Amino acid sequence: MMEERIQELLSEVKGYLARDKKELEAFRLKYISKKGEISELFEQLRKVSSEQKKNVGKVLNQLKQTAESKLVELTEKLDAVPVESAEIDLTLPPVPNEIGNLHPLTLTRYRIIEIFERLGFNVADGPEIEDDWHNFSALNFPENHPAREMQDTFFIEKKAGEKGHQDVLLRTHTSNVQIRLMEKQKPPIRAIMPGRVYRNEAISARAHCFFHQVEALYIDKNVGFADLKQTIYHFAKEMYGNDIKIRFRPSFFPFTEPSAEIDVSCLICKGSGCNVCKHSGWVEIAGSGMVHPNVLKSCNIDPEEYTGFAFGMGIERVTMLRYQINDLRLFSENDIRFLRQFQPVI
Ligand code: 2NL
Repeated sequence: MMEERIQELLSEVKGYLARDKKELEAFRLKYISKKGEISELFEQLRKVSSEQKKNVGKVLNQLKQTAESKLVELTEKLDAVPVESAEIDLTLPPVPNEIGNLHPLTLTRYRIIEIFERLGFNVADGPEIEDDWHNFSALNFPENHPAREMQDTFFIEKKAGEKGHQDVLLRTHTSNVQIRLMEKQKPPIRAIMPGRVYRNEAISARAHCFFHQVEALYIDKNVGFADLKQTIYHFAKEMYGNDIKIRFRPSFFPFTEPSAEIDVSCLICKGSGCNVCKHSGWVEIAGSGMVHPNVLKSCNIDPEEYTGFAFGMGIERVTMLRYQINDLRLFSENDIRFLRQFQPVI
């Protein structure tokens, strides 16, 4: 009789659900309180015969322990506040995702490409590891030109052959791409070549062992120096605004004749003199010239039929002027505080 009642209560206790404090209190009163069912059974245990007492007492104690731990469990369940309502405040505005931005050199490169594409220039690409022919010889560099020397060029492989220089090296300008283009395509050619180039130089605020260049090449019948001037003038106005002035200074490159260096009026001081323009009012942005007849000949283009202009500029230099950055090293240090500042300027 009594054992059956204990089993009954045991399954009641195990399956008990308390949805609120009231039901929890009801559980306590019914089973655990001094006037509850279990205390009642302990009263009755006294009347049980001594041979049964041991067994009945054992299951009754089990019932008592089960009921007590059930009370703890039910209390904890009711006290625990649901996670969602405690930690998420749905009235808060959302936290925006962190989005990156493009590197300042990339932003400038995109802008340069955009300007020249509108003038009908294609964008061409080529290898950074190059042979001597495409980096030097085809560009009319004499055999003993100082630029070929160790202090300027990173050589990968030195091959002293009978046919002259056959070295493998890291390109020192993007002109190798122009040579490759002229070798496989007949004029008219109108293309720009953006890319990374390498020089064996000590790293400082003004020089680095790698930097980025955009070179341009325009070859057709009757291309003259006036075309070069107009192209550069258009570029400068697009890049720096309509108030910009440009000037050409005579210069020398083995691959152009005549050659000129191109300056723009200083954007920082507007010509009145500052550190960026070294108080001259002018800043150099590019080298340029008419493609040397020997370069055309190297690529099997007849210099009597075709002429062309070419120029090259450093993307770092253009970017430094654009954003007023005074140290070249910032571009390659990957300091997130520096990089985060550049949102597109279109
Ligand atoms: C500079 C000077 C220049 C060129 C690059 C070129 C390419 C071919 C033929 C002739 Cl295939 N010229 N490129 C011409 C003049 C100057 O760059 O100071 N760059 C940063």
